[in-house]
Amino acid sequence: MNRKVIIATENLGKFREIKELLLDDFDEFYSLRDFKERVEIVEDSPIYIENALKKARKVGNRFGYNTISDDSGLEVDALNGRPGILSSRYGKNDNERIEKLLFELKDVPWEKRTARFVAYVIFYMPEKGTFYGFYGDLKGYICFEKKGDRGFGFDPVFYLPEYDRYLAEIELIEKNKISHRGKAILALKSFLNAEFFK
Ligand code: ITT
Repeated sequence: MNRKVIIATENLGKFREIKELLLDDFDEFYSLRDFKERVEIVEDSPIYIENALKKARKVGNRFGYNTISDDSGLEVDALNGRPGILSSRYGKNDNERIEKLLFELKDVPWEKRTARFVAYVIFYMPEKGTFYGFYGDLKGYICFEKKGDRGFGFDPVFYLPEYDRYLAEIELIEKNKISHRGKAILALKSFLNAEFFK
């Protein structure tokens, strides 16, 4: 099997996390930032896995390598699941998205600040035209203020009660053991080792 893989993302936080989990499984990793040619992907489905499949198919077919994609989001109970699938479009950058979230939740008490990250991952093999899907989630609370400087996105306001830590206080390797993305990619890793890398 070709041991090159594209991680079909512009998001370097995602790229680092996925690559770290699959270091033993692939020899070369590319993100969309490694290609001069831009691939236009319109994430217009209200269904995460459909967007993930769209990203993986488009990129895999264009460049010809096996491709992994991730469509993920933060679902906040007090906001009826928002920002959810629209998480990356909730603001212009991580800071703006966090400030907007804290503002929307300013009157919500601690016990009602429950939330979950979800990740839907696709592994697409352009030579065969086949694809496989994986899922992971992570439950926690949205805090009242930011803490920590690791990770990306909403990590500085996401609190994990079992660890008494904010996600942005945890090292990448530790985050990968418990996170939504980590769970989905570990399921992909087991699948690859059982089916292809025997
Ligand atoms: P690509 O589509 O290029 O992969 P993106 O950031 O636009 O990058 P998504 O459409 O899947 O990706 O949006 C996911 C958003 O959800 C992301 O931008 C963060 O705001 C948030 N998010 C997902 N996983 C996260 C994590 O592990 N930590 C913090 N925020 C996360």
